[in-house]
Amino acid sequence: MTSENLIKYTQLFINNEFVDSVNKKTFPTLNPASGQKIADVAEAEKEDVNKAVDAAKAAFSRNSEWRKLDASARGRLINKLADLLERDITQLAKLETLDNGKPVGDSEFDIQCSIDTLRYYAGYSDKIHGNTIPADGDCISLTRKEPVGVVGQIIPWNYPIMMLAWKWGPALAAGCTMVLKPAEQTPLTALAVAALAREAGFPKGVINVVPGFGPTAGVPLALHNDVNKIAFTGSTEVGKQIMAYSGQSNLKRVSLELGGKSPLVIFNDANLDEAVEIAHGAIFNNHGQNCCAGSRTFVQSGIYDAFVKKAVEKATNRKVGDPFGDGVQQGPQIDKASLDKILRLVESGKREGAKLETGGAQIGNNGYFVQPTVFSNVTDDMTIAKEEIFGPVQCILKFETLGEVIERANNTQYGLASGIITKDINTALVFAQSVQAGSVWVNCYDYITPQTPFGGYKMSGIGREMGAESLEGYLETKTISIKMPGKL
Ligand code: TXE
Repeated sequence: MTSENLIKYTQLFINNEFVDSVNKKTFPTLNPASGQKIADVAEAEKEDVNKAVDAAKAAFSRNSEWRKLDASARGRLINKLADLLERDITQLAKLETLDNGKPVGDSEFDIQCSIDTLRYYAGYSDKIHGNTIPADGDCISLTRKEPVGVVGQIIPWNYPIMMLAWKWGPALAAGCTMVLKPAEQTPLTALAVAALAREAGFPKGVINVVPGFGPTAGVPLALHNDVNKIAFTGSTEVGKQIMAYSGQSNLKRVSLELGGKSPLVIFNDANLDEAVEIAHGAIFNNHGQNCCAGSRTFVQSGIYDAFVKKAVEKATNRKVGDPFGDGVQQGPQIDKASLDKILRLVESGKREGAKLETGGAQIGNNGYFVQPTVFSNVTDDMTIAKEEIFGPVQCILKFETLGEVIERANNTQYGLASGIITKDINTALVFAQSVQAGSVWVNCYDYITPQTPFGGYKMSGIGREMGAESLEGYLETKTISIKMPGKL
């Protein structure tokens, strides 16, 4: 399969048409497995973003085709898009792997999760409704749940199709229209899915996709006065700016899903092999490029040495290589900047006194591959225990008591996820109630489903995605009070 056959769309998607950018600019998207260019993609800047927002605004206007559509018909369109993703899953997975570098089986898994997410929200479309309220006085009051309007969506490169589905599912079910800016590293699958949305029959302007860079495409979208909400997933640093852009423009609603430094806590009574397996997946899945990665592995002192030994064995056996290769578990990191950041943080770990058990270096110099890396003897004050590495680097810390580990787990600016492995229900429940994190996984990790809300405490974000809670972020509540002749 050559990349020419996989890549059909490289232009901006505005008003159900693929178009060049206004000033004909393009940017290269690279294959992270080789560092070579895959394709040149149209680059959106302010004027293009304005065109896309105008299209989304027109699609949302009163009496538009989209606004007049029955809610159940919206649900059928979303389901149709899910059907088309299912039809094309093999090709889409290859395209995702080409642009992102994750193993092709992982890409298929992500797309299946995206299909499930779209179907979950499709079912919600005609079940979004308000209340009648026994208000004081001579009025009958009722509430209507209305779509917030034009939504700007800015997503990262680590789960390109999945992040798109997390944003599109609830926004479409709520009846919003949208402009999506995919990450500059991975623009290709968003354009392919946009073509499927057109094929599904979404009216023009409901869905628009504008590949481009943060400062030149993301900023004008986040500052736009006709955008009613921004849904952002990315770094905490940019998340803070998104809040500021809202304040500097029209106070658009903001939901943020940001970074993390999530603790996974393993007690002496855990089944050692199971614990090693869960902890390995928690950090190494998706090459560590996961906002909720279990990036601080706390292990109780009684099993610490045995755990480290087995964790090192597992990491050493991890199969790294061509993401299209058989049985490959880990492909390249996303780009040179990410590779450099990981290697810099590994150096800081060594310098600050952590014990490098295995890995720690780039593999070859073709593409951005990193050895699966394990550090033991990590302490809370080290940079690798505080900063998001976003790479395949397991940091193993030692603890003695439940009270101590709760305090240490919470001693971070982040609060996205957490995990605990123990056979003691009391220990699990005390931890689950005390940890400051949006998700707590007991005897498992990364258990994320369309039905369950996901999001962060503290500087890991604002709002929740997935589940019914995500919908709230795409809705306004309108109260209508109607004067009645008298009370019945
Ligand atoms: O993120 P950015 P980057 C973390 C992770 C990673 C680090 C940097 O630690 O190493 O962030 O990654 C757009 N206004 N996460 O640089 O810059 C950008 O074009 C508007 C965690 O990739 O936040 C892209 O579409 N938009 C995370 C998106 O924001 C802007 C996933 C994310 O890019 C912008 C990714 C601006 N000023 C990284 N600047 C997670 N939560 O999963 C950039 N963008």
